[in-house]
Amino acid sequence: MAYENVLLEKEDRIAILSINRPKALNALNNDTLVEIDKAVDEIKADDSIDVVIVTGAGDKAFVAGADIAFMQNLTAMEARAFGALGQAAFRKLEAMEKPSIAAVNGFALGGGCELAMACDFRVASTSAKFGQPEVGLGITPGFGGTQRLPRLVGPGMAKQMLYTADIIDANEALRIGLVNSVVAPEELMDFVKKIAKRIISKAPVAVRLSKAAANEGLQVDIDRSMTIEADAFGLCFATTDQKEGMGAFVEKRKPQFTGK
Ligand code: DAK
Repeated sequence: MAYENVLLEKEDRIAILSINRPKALNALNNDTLVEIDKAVDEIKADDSIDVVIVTGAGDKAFVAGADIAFMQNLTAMEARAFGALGQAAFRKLEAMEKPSIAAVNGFALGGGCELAMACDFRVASTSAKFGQPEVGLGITPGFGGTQRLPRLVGPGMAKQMLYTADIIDANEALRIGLVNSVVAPEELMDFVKKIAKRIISKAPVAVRLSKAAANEGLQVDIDRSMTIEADAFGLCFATTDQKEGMGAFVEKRKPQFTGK
């Protein structure tokens, strides 16, 4: 489908979803959230895609937040609907079977930090900045920030960021575990594509079951989570790729995975 506020490119089994409103630093208005939701549906349904990279168009911002001009005069019910729209789109991205990587190329504030956190992991350029500035605008985060940030960086650091609205740089984000790596801006996309290609070279069903087990396991107690893991492990033995992966190891050759 045609998009106006996002770009969806596909190459070598990788989808690159770029939020594309550079004049507003890729701020998220209603239409942009609807398009993110639709793009995730498209990626989910496309058998030619194994991994999605989420980034921001232009060289200044990943996403500078929810669109403040759009939100300014919302009624309480409109704001609630706007929050629910963003939550649903980000949850769809987080819960889909295919892995997602945020390539954070600049400001990732408010809804932008929340979008990055809905991805499986984050790589930042040295120019990236992270924060949840909402309390400085008289609101709380509304697209999952109060929930995903504590899970990612621990409650103490998350609460400091949520209460102060401080903006942190890429190295601090690395230190607290919000991002996995920091690279030069001109190297960011190649670096992230190389990670995506390493994921794609592995058995797709096993990768997807690993994601599902990690995600679901984080929501339940340790005993239930071990059952989830055991089920995923067992299911792999119904795949051709398990036979290929183990056969290739024993025969000392490279495996040829088919995703079956
Ligand atoms: N919304 C709308 N426009 C934005 C924007 C944003 N978040 N961020 C930047 N822009 C626009 C600016 O207005 C400016 O537009 P023009 O004036 O050129 O028309 C253009 O992008 C360039 O921005 P600046 O001129 O300000 O650029 P600077 O380099 O000077 O500053 C900045 C960059 C990122 C530090 C600054 O733009 C800034 O502070 N932006 C706002 C960052 C922010 O506060 N983000 C968090 C937004 S709040 C909820 C649902 C959702 C949310 C919460 C609740 N519920 C329904 C419960 C989410 C909330 C948020 O994300």
